[in-house]
Amino acid sequence: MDRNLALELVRVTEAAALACGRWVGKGDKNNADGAATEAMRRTLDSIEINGTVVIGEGEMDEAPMLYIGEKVGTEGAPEVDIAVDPLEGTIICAKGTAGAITTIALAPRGGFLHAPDMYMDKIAVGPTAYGAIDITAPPKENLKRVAEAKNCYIEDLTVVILDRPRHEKIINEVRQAGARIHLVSDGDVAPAIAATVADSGVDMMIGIGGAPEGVLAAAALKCMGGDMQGRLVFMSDEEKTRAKSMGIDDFDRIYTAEEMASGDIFFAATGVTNGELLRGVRYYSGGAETHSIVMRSKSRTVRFIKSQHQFDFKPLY
Ligand code: VTB
Ligand code: MG
Ligand code: MG
Repeated sequence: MDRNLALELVRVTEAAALACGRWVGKGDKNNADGAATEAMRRTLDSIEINGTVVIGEGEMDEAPMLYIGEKVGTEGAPEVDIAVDPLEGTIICAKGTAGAITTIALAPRGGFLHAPDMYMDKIAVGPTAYGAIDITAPPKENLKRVAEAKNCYIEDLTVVILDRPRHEKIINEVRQAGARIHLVSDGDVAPAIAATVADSGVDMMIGIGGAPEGVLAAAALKCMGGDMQGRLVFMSDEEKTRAKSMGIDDFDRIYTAEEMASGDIFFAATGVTNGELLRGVRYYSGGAETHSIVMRSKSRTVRFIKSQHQFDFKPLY
């Protein structure tokens, strides 16, 4: 793969954002998700890849589009695996609050961890704190090491955590250690990426969120030289059986970003609502503006792309 496919992938996340952007604040997360998924599915077929969805919207019997195992793109093109979350933060979009994105990542065949739809414990930081994190250590220890690596005080660090009862203990520990916290109602992919962006105001993302979202964040962090660890959290024996069927034998394994997304990775995300990482879709007379991040691990090039879309020339929107 010699071309930077990420530059084509961004058309896919832009189309998804323009589609679900119409559903912002409408209180209808399913239609918002459906609009993003349909737009992503449609535009994927215009890309010169022979893709298989490995992280998607669910199994074939439960997801009409972008289900796990679905083939997308064009036959005869380079074979790749695809991870998608067409609308990461469906409730955020439905409410019009901060941080919804559309996102896709691409790896050479076999490059992504086939993470089942279950929970994953995660910790993510940017390149300046690479090597400083240990998911088995308490938050305080991680904060101490990250502050050392960043040559600042723990008090200077901002940690993003999903606002959930399950995080009560780590929230208390982070508070006691002295760091600032940004609790978010949903969406842990964008904050993990934001932790790798120097001026985002986010230094770390910790806590338990979705495993598929963990793989997408890992793909992005790999492109940016960030550091991440993830460990699957099993809530039932059924989840263990399902993980086994997807090739996961070691239930306690700690995965690095590299182990969740290996090889030459391409990643793209577009903002749906405003967030720390990306601006949301803005509509104006005759068109709309989107804000995206596009990257590739091989070259480590990170591009922020602002695009103006003129609807008279793009009749689908
Ligand atoms: C997680 C998180 C996502 O949904 O999957 C969460 O990774 C669902 O967790 O970013 P809960 O069961 O606690 O609601 C998101 O926040 C949005 O997709
Ligand atoms: Mg989704
Ligand atoms: Mg999601």
